[in-house]
Amino acid sequence: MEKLIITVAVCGAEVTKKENPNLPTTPEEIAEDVYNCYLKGASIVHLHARDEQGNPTSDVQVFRKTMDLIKSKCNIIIQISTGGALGMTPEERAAPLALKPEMASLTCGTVNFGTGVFWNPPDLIENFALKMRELGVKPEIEVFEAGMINNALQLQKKGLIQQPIHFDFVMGVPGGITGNVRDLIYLVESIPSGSTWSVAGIGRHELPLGVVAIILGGHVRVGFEDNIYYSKGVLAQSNAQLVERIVRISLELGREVASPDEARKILGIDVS
Ligand code: KMH
Ligand code: ZN
Repeated sequence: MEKLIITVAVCGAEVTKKENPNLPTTPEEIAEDVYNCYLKGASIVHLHARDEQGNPTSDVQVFRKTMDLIKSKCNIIIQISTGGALGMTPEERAAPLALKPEMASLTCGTVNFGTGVFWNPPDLIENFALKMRELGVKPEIEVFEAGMINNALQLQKKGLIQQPIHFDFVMGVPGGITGNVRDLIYLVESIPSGSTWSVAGIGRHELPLGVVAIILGGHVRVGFEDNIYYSKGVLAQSNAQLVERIVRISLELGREVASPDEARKILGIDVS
């Protein structure tokens, strides 16, 4: 089996320090946190940014500062979010692509998201994919609902994305697909061969779906964006603690963990 790629989603856009005081929000806190996750075995960081008040921002300068700080510490793959936060304009969400990160998230459809709507109509998806293609950014296809796989395959038909396509199944968002193993199997069986995939289980789904992904040959995303708990009612002390646990389980199951360069190879990221 391929080595396991662990993505850490360190802060997202919705979680607050009130909910977990260990949430990193400043560029310095985020970079330090990412470095600790890298030391434990994470090879990709899924990156959002926050302003000085801790609110989500798409400010390119904040992303630039955070990315520079991360790059000064380690060679983890930086995947910026183009999902941003509910209410951001498409222009705001796409702005950090100008920094040419190695990867960026690309959600392939609109979905209810808690009490709101995560808005991704066809023209937005195509524009984002086109920008990524022009800038040489590898998209990670975020799948909140099964139909989003088909939308991604339409992009492939139009030449906007190419194999190997990397899918991330975001499972258990209120409004999206469930966090059941049955649904994970369905998603895995619905993507073309030659693709790679990871799973981001939300809340209590993070750990069981991660373990199933390790066994099935997929990859795993953990982190405070998706889950702030270590176990029921017990807050995680850090993102690194969540990474460390997945590494431990993977090694116990006989699956080695990929370094960032090994992850680049698996994902077909051009390093030339
Ligand atoms: N914050 C969510 C509305 C992504 O990063 O691409 C969307 C999100 C997905 O986090
Ligand atoms: Zn995100």
